[in-house]
This record gives sequence, structure tokens and C-alpha cells, in this order.
Amino acid sequence: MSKAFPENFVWGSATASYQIEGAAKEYGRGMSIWDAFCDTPGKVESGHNGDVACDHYHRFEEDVKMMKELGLQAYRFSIAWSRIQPDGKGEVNQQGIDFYNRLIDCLLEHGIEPWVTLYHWDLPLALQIEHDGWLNKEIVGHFEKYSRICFENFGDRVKNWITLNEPWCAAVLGYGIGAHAPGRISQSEPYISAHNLILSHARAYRVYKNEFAHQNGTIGITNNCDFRYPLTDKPEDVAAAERSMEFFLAWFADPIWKGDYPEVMKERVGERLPKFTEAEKAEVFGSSDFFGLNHYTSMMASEPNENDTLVSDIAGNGGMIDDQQVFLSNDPSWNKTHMQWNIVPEGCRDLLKWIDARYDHPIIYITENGCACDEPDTDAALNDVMRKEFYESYLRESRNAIEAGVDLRGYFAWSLMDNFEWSFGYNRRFGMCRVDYETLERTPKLSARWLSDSIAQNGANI
Ligand code: GBH
Repeated sequence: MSKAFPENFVWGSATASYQIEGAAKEYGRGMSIWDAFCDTPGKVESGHNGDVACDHYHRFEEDVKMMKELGLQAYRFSIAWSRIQPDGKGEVNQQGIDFYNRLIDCLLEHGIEPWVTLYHWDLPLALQIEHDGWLNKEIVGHFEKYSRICFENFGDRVKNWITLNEPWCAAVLGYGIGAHAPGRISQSEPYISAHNLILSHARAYRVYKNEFAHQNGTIGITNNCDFRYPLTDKPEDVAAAERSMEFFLAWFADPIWKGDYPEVMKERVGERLPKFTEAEKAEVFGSSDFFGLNHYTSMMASEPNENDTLVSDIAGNGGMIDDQQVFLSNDPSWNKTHMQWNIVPEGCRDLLKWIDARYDHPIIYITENGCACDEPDTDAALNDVMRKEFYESYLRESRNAIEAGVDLRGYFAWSLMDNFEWSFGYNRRFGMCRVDYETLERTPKLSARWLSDSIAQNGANI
């Protein structure tokens, strides 16, 4: 039996600046760590980069019209810091401000609510070269100033802010495994960069609350988490699954919702885990109006046996594996996406319930969920039954979580259109609209038409 979603449930889709904008070297935009990473041989499949991407910078009006036709109520996009401040500090590039003003105005004219992420991984390159990026605590002050510029210029119209997208990815993939920019490989830098990411998030939150309260918006952080099921009901496997969740999500969420890092991380990471001062704890605690969640997949977790080899692969599968000591595996019954990520809709429900229980019933928004499908040609792409079924099953489990008492208020499909999929270049397609990278033509796929239809009935068909 199908039921509609709660009244006022927000239905949207999401993108990120470097993945869609293009115009990378134009209109005063400074270089980001992703431009440099793409220029480093061997880092990105097929040598792809975001120079043109979906050319959204020039085609945003067409994209907003497409969103309108699909009936989307909200659009989550990110601001490229290096368009606003080419060096990440100091002077403001007016052309960058003008671009986002045009985009925001166009969205509002079409009745689409902007949800703006301040940071989706494209750190101004100068901050990395001159200051070691997220490794240097000074970045808190730079992010504070950048955030203030955004609130000042856009906050009269933007009422939904997300400080950081997936700091876990920035820390683990960027500074631990090296699969993402800036490509650092280290056992200690993920913890240092994560610490400065959390402090930067909290500072931006405080600036907004202290100086821009009159704008009457909400502001929060988006974390990502893959869910972990215990492989067996043996206590050590149950503990391994819980530990894996703590090393993934609680690492970033506990300081904000509970006031400090999880005990298990303090014990296992020891000296390499930075400590918050009392003043920092106070600044970080309570610094999110909602719990932003990006969720894609799940795995089985168990206490490692002698023969188990623990790996942190390119996807970051396992995170800081030497510290958490968790063996991850797949249930053979699970189907996989084109990323080889498991399709486990009930993992979405159980993750939502886990968050609800651990963090005392927060307001949650799913700010990303979706899948890559193998779409060799346009015909296959436009008939993306698998993606439609993916959205449908994850949304059904989301509603089951709501019925179990979770305060889930919205859902953003990743992604509006095919785009630059980081280290996989354009070889993976997550879009509900097809992008032909030769003509740059956009066409809604079956999944987009299905979602559009569902939005019109507030999910009553799901
Ligand atoms: C998001 O990150 C990003 O925000 C977005 O920019 C990106 O385009 C999108 O997802 C698609 O990748 O190897 O099976 O253990 C996703 C975060 C972290 C989710 C690693 C999957 C590993 C799965 N991802 N996780 S697995």
C-alpha cells in the first residue's frame, strides 16, 4: 500500500560546481586543487577534466528550465570558492558574484528553492600551495571570510545553506588515500584535515547565526555514510559494524551533536587524533540546524580473521582501515551499480534509524542519493529502468524510516544531469538527465520523468 510523503517534504536534485560548470579558466575564476589534480598524469581516468564539463556556466538558464519542467521544488548546487576569491583569500572577483546572482535569481523566478553548498571539494589552489590547504588551522579564518562574503551577497535570497559537502571524502580520499585532490597519502593527515574541516564548518555556522540571523535561513553540514551490517550476530561482528559506523559518520557528527570525537577513535587513533580545546568544543557543539546526509550503498562488516586482508581502495572503501580494523564484504544477493557499489535500499532505512537514535531525533535531509548506470549509448541511457528502480526502492525505504519515526524532511537526487565524476572522469553517469558530451545536449531520462511524476503526487506512487 502506497502512501504520500509528509506535507512540505522537499523534492530536489543536486550538483556540484566543478562537476558541471566548466568555464574553468574564464571570468576571473582562480585554479582549484581539482584543476591541478586533473593535470597530474594518471590521476583521472582518460585524462578528463572539468574545463568544459556540462558547460552549465553558459547554459544555466536552459538547466533551470529543465528543472522547472521536471517539477523540482529545490536545487542543491555548490559555489566554486575560487570564482568568488581566486586565491581563496583577499580580493573578491565580481564576475563570480554576478554569475551566482544570475543563477539564484533565475531559480527563484522559476519557483525553485536554492540550497547552496559553500564547499564541494574545489579548494582554491593557492590555499593548498601556500598554506597546505585543510592541514593548516589558518584555513578556518579563510573559510570564515569566504562564507561571510557568500552570506552577504546571496543570503537575502538563499535560505538554505550547507557549509561542507562530505568532509569524510575531503579528508580520507584527499589526504589519506590520495584518490581525490590534493592527492595526499598519509595515516595522520586525514585526522588533521578532518579536524580543520569541522572547525571551519562550525565557524561558518557561527558567522551566519551571529551576523546574519535576520536573513532567517537554516544552515547545516552534509556528511556521507555507507551503512554497515554485521556479517553475523556474533558480538565481535556487531561491534565491528558499529565501529565502522563510528569511523565513518560519528567521526564528523559526534563533535557536532555530542561535543567530541567517539571514544573508540580516541583509543585507536591515539596521538594522531587532534584534540578540541574547550572553546572549540563549545563552538562546534550544536552547530548544525539539520543533519544533511549523502547515502549510496552498504556493506557487511566483521572482526578481521587472520587471513583477511584489509584494504582501502580508490573509493575509500574502508576509510582509515589500519585504525578501525574492520573487514568489509558483500552479500552475494546484492546487485551492483556501474560504480560496483551495492544496491541495498534497506540500508538507507537502517542508516536513517541509526542517525535518529544516536543523535536524538534530528531533522534530516537526504542531500544526495543515486546511482551510476552503464549507458553506452543514448537509447540505453534514456531507458534507465535501473536508476528509476533505484530511486523508487531507496525512497520507499526512506518513507519506511519516516513511518518508524525518523524526521526526514527532504530528498535530493544525485544528480540532475550526467557530469564529471571526479577520478572516473566522464566514464560514469549519475544523471537523471542525459548529457551528450559532444553536443552538450540534455535530455531527461526515464528516471527523471518518473521522479517528476512522483513529485506531482508527493510520492503517493512509491
Ligand atoms: C558523492 O560522494 C559526491 O558528493 C558527489 O560529488 C559524487 O559525484 C557522487 O557521490 C557519486 O560518486 O567502494 O562500495 O565501499 C559519494 C561518497 C564514498 C560513496 C565512498 C561510496 C564507497 C562505496 N562515496 N563510498 S564502496
